Amino acid sequence: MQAYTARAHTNIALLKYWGKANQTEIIPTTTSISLTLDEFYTDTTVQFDETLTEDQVSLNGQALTGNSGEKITRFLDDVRSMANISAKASVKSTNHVPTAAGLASSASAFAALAGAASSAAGLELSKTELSRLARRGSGSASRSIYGGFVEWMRGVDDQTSFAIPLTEQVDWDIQLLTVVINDQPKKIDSRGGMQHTMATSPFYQEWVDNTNALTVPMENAIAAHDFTTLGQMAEANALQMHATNTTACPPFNYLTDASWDVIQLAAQLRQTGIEVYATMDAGPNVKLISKSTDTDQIQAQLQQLMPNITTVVATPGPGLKIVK
Ligand code: 2P0
Repeated sequence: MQAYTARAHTNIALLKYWGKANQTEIIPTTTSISLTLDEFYTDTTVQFDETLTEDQVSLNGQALTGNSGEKITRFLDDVRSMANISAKASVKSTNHVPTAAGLASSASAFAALAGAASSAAGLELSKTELSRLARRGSGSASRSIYGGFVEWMRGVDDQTSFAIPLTEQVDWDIQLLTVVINDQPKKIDSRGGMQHTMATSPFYQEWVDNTNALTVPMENAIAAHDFTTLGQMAEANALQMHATNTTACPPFNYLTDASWDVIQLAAQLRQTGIEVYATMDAGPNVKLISKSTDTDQIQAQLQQLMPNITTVVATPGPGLKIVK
């Protein structure tokens, strides 16, 4: 059978996904909205091969075993059953993420795998079907099927939970400037973190209701190119998501003192007329939603606060492509 290669870019949520209404099918509690990024992507090649006795998976040239390997085999089982084939597969994946950016993401990984594996299995899936398939690998991957601004409609089951494009070609000035914070706290993976928070934070349902109430306002802000409203809503939504973690029992926190220094710097910059808003995911790095025209000033202020800090600027990027 023929080998296929797919490229998918990672995405950062402006309205977050943080919890599952259904763990097995990965149906989220919130509708989330994201921006796909140009600079970070995964290339994945898949070939089904009757002579293999088990799936062979490598990431950046290293064999992938244990939990991550099993997740991919389960995903390939899903593809095999859809295509009605039994052959094992060779999967070779390369992450293109600037060293130390700390943005390696299951979103680009499972979106690229959905594209390459379904093509290699002879399936011709629509983008909606690809989004549903990618979702079953990792929730945020459902959004990386599309470029630009994307909405993952939470739905109620496998058929109804998938992403749609809002604006695939982003023709206005918006970027994410990632501030790489190295003092990593104890790692808690997002799957376990969101489950624990959902089960134990008394504020969890409040966060869900608030997030879902922001879907239409966020769609409107994107359609109107309203940077200020978009930034304000995204920052509040991220901070409220992190507040559910610090109010879980026992509590946990992805943010460090350095993360908070950057969040405060964003507030100070806004007071001087530079529009910057912060968003954070399952780690200490802060992504500054900003305009390219302000990059130099933001970098200068950051360097004053944290000499030698690493930053990576990412602009809106494209959706999933089969490259071979
Ligand atoms: C998001 N995150 O919306 C949120 C915000 C992290 C914080 O999606 O369990 O790796 O594989 O569905 O997609 C990270 O969670 O979790 C994530 P699973 P996933 O981007």
